[in-house]
Amino acid sequence: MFDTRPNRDAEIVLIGRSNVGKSTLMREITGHTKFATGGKPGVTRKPNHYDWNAEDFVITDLPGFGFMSGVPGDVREAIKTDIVRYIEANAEKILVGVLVVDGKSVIDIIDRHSGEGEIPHDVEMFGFLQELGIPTVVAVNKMDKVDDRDERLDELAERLGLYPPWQQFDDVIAPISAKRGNIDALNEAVRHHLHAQQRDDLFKFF
Ligand SMILES: Nc1nc2c(ncn2[C@@H]2O[C@H](COP(=O)(O)OP(=O)(O)OP(=O)(O)O)[C@@H](O)[C@H]2O)c(=O)[nH]1
Ligand SMILES: [Mg+2]
Repeated sequence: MFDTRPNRDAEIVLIGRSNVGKSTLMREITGHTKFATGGKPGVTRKPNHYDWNAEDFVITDLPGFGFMSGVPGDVREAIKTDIVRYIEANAEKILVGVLVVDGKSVIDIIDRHSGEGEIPHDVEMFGFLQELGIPTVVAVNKMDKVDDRDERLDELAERLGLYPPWQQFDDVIAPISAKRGNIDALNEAVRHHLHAQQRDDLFKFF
């Protein structure tokens, strides 16, 4: 299991498939560029934590799960198991789970893996966070590459079991472009969930 976690009572985690832009989002949220991002999947292999001396709060950018070229299947499985265990172990402290997806490819990937007896990773993770009672925001990243915005977001809502139109769920579905610094929808959704937990004190980070 990942054993890097600083001892903090409040946490927000970024979870998602490899290469969707979690570390780019981490840079954008924290304003620090020390987190490696890259064109190839599998850049982040250990969690990136960002915490503050004066705040009992940490943001964690988890490694990506799912397909990564050049990474053997058993290693990918092991990474996913570590991610699941990390979330389970810290569920009580996780105020918001941010599931990051790539707006351009997420529907195709979900549909490709919606076969018999198969649950696509993203849908599975969404359900897993809900089961643990972790308020979840789906950050639909790379929207700069998406033309049919509302259609895409409606399709995604539907795949997640949220009856369209997606706008009804703007505290769950947050279209963003981390690379362009356009993350307002995510900030608002996160604030919604922080407020619901009487944690307006953390608004300054979002
Ligand atoms: N077009 C576009 N590209 C983006 C956006 N956000 C990130 N990227 C690019 O996507 C690639 C992957 O970004 P990362 O932040 O490293 O992705 P990650 O999810 O941390 O990947 P792993 O660490 O492998 O799990 C990089 O080339 C980024 O520049 C975005 O909003 N739009
Ligand atoms: Mg990364």
